Amino acid sequence: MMGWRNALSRTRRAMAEGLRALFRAGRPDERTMETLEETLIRADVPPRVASALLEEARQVREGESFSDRLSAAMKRALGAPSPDLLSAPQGAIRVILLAGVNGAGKTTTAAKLARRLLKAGGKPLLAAADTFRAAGSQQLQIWAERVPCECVGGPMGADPAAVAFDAVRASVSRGAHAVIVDTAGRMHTRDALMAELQKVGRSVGKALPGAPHEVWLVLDATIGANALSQARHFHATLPLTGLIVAKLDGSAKAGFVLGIRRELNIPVRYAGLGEGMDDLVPFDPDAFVQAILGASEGEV
Ligand SMILES: Nc1nc2c(ncn2[C@@H]2O[C@H](COP(=O)(O)OP(=O)(O)OP(=O)(O)O)[C@@H](O)[C@H]2O)c(=O)[nH]1
Ligand SMILES: [Mg+2]
Repeated sequence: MMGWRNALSRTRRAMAEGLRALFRAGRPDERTMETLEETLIRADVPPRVASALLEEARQVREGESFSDRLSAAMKRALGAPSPDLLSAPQGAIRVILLAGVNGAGKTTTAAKLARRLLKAGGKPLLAAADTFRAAGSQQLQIWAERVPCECVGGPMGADPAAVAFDAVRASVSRGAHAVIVDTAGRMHTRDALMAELQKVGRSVGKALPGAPHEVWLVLDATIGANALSQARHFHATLPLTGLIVAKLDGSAKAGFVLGIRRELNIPVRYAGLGEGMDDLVPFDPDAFVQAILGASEGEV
């Protein structure tokens, strides 16, 4: 599996100019600071967050380097890592709803989450509530065979809320530990589609009181800062309990992740570092910052 360092090589390269200046300067002058700020913004760190990070890093104490301060400020901005809810089967069934725009990585992520729980000794069940396209459900079914785990779906055009309801009921009778509900891609600006997502949320709550226990938004890391505005819309529709940053491996704009906590205060739970079933890891702020800043001489 790809590690953090490889996954973030494109973002690190996008920051190369500013980092080179940073590593040259012991205590950066105004010009270096400007280069750095531009560099962070180019990697899609939101401008407000970029200047706050640099401001924090400016408070260098005796014996500390500027780059150490910057890396500490970045780690603080990302917050504490959130617990990996799939690292062991829990006592009660967890219903996890995945949402996101078209092509974000929801279906792949659903399979990856099921795989994590299976490997931890749990019994996952996949719910194919993307009934919008025939392929939507088939794709998840194929993943389910590979995980392997059960998959409950419905015919194309079926009510996704009804499919999700059936899947949650099935998970109770079959003794699953978690149901991961894959939903159709939807534009965050389309009210009817967002209302449909709310209905899926209500429906799983009827099938099992307290559900959904988690609502995770899957974000495509390659789109950078636009992901934050998507997240705001989805959060207003159905309160999110976490974010999953998919395709971190292909992104040169992973800097937006540094703005998530300050702008939205929603934890990043997992990161997708590749297309394979095992390419999903709990989000690790230390590894993330290290992979971006920890440039070796030749590479930068
Ligand atoms: N490199 C890389 N590719 C990924 C990752 N996650 C998903 N993909 C790819 O992104 C593409 C879209 O993934 P899907 O899982 O089908 O996305 P989706 O959100 O379900 O798409 P719709 O159902 O059409 O809205 C596929 O080609 C995946 O292989 C990742 O972490 N890294
Ligand atoms: Mg899909």
